[in-house]
Amino acid sequence: MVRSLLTFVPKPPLLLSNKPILPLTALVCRHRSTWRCATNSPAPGPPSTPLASTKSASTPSVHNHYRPARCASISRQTRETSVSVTVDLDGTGQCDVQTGIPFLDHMLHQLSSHGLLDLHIRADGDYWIDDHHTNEDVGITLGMAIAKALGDKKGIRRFGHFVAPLDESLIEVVLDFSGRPHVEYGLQIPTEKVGKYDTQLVREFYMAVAGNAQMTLHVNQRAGLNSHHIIEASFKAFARAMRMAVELDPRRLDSIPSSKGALTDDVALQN
Ligand SMILES: [Mn+2]
Repeated sequence: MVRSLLTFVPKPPLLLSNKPILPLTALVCRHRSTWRCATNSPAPGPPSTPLASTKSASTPSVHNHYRPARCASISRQTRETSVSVTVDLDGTGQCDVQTGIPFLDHMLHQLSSHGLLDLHIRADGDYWIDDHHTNEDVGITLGMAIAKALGDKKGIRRFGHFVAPLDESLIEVVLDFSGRPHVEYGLQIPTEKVGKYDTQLVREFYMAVAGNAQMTLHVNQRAGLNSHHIIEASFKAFARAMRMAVELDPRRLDSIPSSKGALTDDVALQN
């Protein structure tokens, strides 16, 4: 079911409200001084100073190894929503998100802060129905941006896991940028709503991100009583697990971490 997300065909945009939807270029320009994505500038190459030349070529490091910035921007419009996402996987936790869903914004701040992802998100949607479409489409677009920023996934650690507490809640997240979208969702949230947020939308969000980032994702609840705590702990664990998985492994900077040599959809899904 998740894989069907990958066959999404964009529909023509519909004017959702009187609020103008700024093109993404306009949005990121406001952050030109701090957002590496906005300038499309590659990460600096290895320094040519004598200090660098004294380092043995047999000891690669993520610091002296040239690679382009791992940033991506995606804009996605349908008849239901309009979403723009810019993500920098090597960020510092800068977060500027306005989805129109306050609780989702709160969770995206957890993802950015604890995952050290820089996130810029703007969304508008058919909130007069409910938050379902916008919540899901933010997840879809974020997943697409993560996949684009990862590229062929060369050099990443690929797997990530974390167990995050929040008071009585204890949530485990294990993930793999396998190229094979799959979600096992084990949260048991005791209330239908947290504030105005429908707690069924948590699963929808994780399904959307994992499906489009081509990620295997397990979210397990070891303990928890309070709905807000359970959800927030899951996002903190998701953030730290993602940070672990996308970080570069200095022992294999030049190889794709797969015995079959590929972690993108075309090849990975065949096996
Ligand atoms: Mn909170």
